[in-house]
Amino acid sequence: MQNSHLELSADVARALNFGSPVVALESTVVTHGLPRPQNLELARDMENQIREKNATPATVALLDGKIRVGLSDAELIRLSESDSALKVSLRDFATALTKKQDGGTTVAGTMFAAHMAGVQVFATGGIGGVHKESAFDISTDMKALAEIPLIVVCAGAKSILDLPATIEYLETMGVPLVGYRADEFPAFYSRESGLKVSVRLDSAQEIAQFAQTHWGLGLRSAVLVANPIPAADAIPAAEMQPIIAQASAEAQERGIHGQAVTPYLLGRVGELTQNRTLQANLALLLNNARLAGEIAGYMTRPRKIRAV
Ligand code: PSU
Ligand code: MN
Repeated sequence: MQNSHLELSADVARALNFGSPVVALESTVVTHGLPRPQNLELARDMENQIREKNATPATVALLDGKIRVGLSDAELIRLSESDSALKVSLRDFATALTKKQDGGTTVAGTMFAAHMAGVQVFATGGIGGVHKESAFDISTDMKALAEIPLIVVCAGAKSILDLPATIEYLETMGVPLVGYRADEFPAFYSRESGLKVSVRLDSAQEIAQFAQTHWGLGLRSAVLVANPIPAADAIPAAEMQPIIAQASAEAQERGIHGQAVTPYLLGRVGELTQNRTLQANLALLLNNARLAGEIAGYMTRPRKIRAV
């Protein structure tokens, strides 16, 4: 799809033209999700994990009034150091474009841009969902997962969210929940949540075929792949639960709401665990990049014939 606001890097355009594997990456994790300097290191490391799987990384962001798919290292640096980048979800694209403000794209924002560019696979850390603090704080990620046909590899939704409500919502919207070598939907820092996925699949190839079957039927939702955090980096749910309860209570007391809730909770949970959650977050992000790279290798893509 062509759009005057969209700009693909030469690498990404070439890979898409040849039908080679491409994996989209979000950038809210760089601008709002992780502290410096880990945010830049992580962005580079995720790209490298994808290259090691012989796929092309396509980090999505807003820069200089364009929706960019595929960034240079200098652009990753710029994004990671920005103090003014917007958090760009679906409602914020026109704002960033109109005001020429730089922005990190959320899961929803990244899905939108990646799909527009023709990318089919996307790796992130955790999806947004239904918040505990307010019944009406439902992430736009839910809407995007319902409407945009992409494979989204995540480590579940963070237990800062209302997980049962998040899963119900995805079921209502017809989004398949694939557990990669897992029967339970993982809870980001933890491998367990007590909640079931809708289907378990044990290989990247099966996941690629599953998505093609889903879309081949004419269904248009995302396929959400839940890839549990590696056991060595996991923090048991029972340990996380009181910490999350405390951070949530503080967010409410301080009147934090809207887009600021997720970054606040992430930061506070990190402080309360002496950054053990940060280590876990980095490990699961890299793990997801690897799986997404493998899945992308099994997607059959029509070769486009257009000038790069
Ligand atoms: N989960 C994380 N780190 C993050 C986010 C989620 O572990 O940085 C970001 C993602 O970009 C996700 C967004 O799409 O938060 C959800 O924000 P909100 O709830 O405001 O939609
Ligand atoms: Mn929200």
